[in-house]
Amino acid sequence: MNNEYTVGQYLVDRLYELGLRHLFSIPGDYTLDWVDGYVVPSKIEIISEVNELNAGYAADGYARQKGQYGIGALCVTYSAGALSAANPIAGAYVERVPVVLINGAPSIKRTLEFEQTGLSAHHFISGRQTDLQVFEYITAAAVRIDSPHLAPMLIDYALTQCITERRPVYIELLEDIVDLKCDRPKGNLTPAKAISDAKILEKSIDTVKSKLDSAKPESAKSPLIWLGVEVDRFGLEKQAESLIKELNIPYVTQLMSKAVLSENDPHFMGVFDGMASSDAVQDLVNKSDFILALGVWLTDINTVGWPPDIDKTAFVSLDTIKFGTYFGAQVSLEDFIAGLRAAGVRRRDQALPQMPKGGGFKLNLGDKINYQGFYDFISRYITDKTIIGSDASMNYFGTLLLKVEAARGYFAQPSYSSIGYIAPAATGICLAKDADQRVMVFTGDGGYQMTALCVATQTRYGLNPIIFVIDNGVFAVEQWLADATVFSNSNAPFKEGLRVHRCFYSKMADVVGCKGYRVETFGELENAMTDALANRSSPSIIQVVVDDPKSIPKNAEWKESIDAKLRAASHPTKIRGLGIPTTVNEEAG
Ligand SMILES: Cc1ncc(C[n+]2csc(CCOP(=O)(O)OP(=O)(O)O)c2C)c(N)n1
Ligand SMILES: [Mg+2]
Repeated sequence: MNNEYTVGQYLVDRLYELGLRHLFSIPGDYTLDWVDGYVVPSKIEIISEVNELNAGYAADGYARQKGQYGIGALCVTYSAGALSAANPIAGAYVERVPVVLINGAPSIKRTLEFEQTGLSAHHFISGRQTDLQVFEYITAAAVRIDSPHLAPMLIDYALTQCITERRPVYIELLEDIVDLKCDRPKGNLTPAKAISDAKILEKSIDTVKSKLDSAKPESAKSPLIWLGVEVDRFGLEKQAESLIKELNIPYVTQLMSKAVLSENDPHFMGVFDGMASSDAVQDLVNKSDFILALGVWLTDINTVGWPPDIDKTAFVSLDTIKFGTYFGAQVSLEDFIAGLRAAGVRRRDQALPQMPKGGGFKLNLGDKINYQGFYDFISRYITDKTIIGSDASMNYFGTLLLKVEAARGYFAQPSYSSIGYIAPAATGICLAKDADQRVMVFTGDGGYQMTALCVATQTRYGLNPIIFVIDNGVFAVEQWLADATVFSNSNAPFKEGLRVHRCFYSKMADVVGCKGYRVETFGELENAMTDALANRSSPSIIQVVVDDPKSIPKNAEWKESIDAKLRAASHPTKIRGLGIPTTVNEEAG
């Protein structure tokens, strides 16, 4: 053992090695020795957060923006702090985001005292297992560092799991362990690769090749590639882009993988998200006779109202392929893409489908803002340097159709969908982005109320996201899910409990010292945008008053007629969720 080196230093050096340059932190006496003694003197900057929920979302946004092999991290105190971070860690687990949660824990002495004499130390719930057991369920590795001898092995194991699984990990660091001596790091940490079975890989490639190669009789006439979220999470964007270009096949993305490549690409047809997609994209998916889905996740919010057609779709994900009745195990997505590129598939000599261009709408600057008009208007401010983010709200629909030219330029949490995510995630995105990029995030008023003080952190560190709070005074999506007919009937009341207290969100600027604007008309929005874009030194909150709470984005209106049918068929209890048309037709007769 080398006597010059400590556990605290070991953890800092490994985090730095994995690209961490900012650590989101809420102080606590159990973490102070590590933060003060090791993080402060290091090249990792501490970003003091307002609460653990925001810290978790900021670390998530940071890790997403860093991309391949990048990580995010937060440091909190035992139970009282850590349990507040359970929600963002669960979100990172579901959405495969590599976040390291460092939890400062009471010393061995305090632990034994509590367990064996009953003398409790602050934050203890029921002894050494509580936090560890909670996080075991929602992390790819959960370790408790209570021995300097085991520390290097446990830290390396947890961090390797983090970059391999692209999922959060939990490191519980006892306060009295950080200064104890341990070995120095050996070598660099690298992610473990998914292993392919050579024979099954070859058979899987042949199966898909026969559908794509125009020389083969069974080949598809109108194939389509569906680029999914794993292409982003496992850093396969460049390989996927080359495959698309080499084969000359059009592609769509998911909401989860929106803008994984620049949406300026001629092969890009749009985001496919079931009934929320544009008519042209739905038509294209319908007419296509073979879909190669690369790393696609099937979730209700990412396939709204559409049962996937498994007969014509080959799903290649992480380490398996499923196509009709064919199942191939141990086929890594990376090896599959590489293998297909090398398989000599004949390039398609075909004109790419021409999709209708957006625009053509007319807005008067004096008009009051509605949900759709807002998105039509805001599209003109998005450049190839703009990063877009959406919270779980009607903004999913609005942002889905915005053209995002920056590759990896769209952020949302549309599988886990915890409201209040995007505004604090913007803190992390801003810290990790390129200097010439600008972050614009869109949240509902209900979501913003959950994590509103993120602007304090952003102001403190001179970050300049533009945060649009769509102030419609209602948890609109919840009403939309429960019964969307209410939106087209001006007399129908919202369900009990769905009204959001109307706040003066723009005045948050006075509270924390940033910029704030309250806009009701397109003209006011235009002025606010000019000012906010010029403000480079602090966040800008733009409170967008949508006076009519019944106003929703156009691509969400389809559900009204489905729910109306269900109503007519007197199935009121079924008016819930993301209605699947075939079921609805059967049920509604
Ligand atoms: C943490 C959390 N609590 C509750 C929900 C349930 N939920 C989903 S969408 C939504 C309403 C969002 O309302 P708002 O932010 O005002 O956006 P709008 O739908 O009005 O555009 C709620 C409460 C959730 N997804 N996450
Ligand atoms: Mg709302």
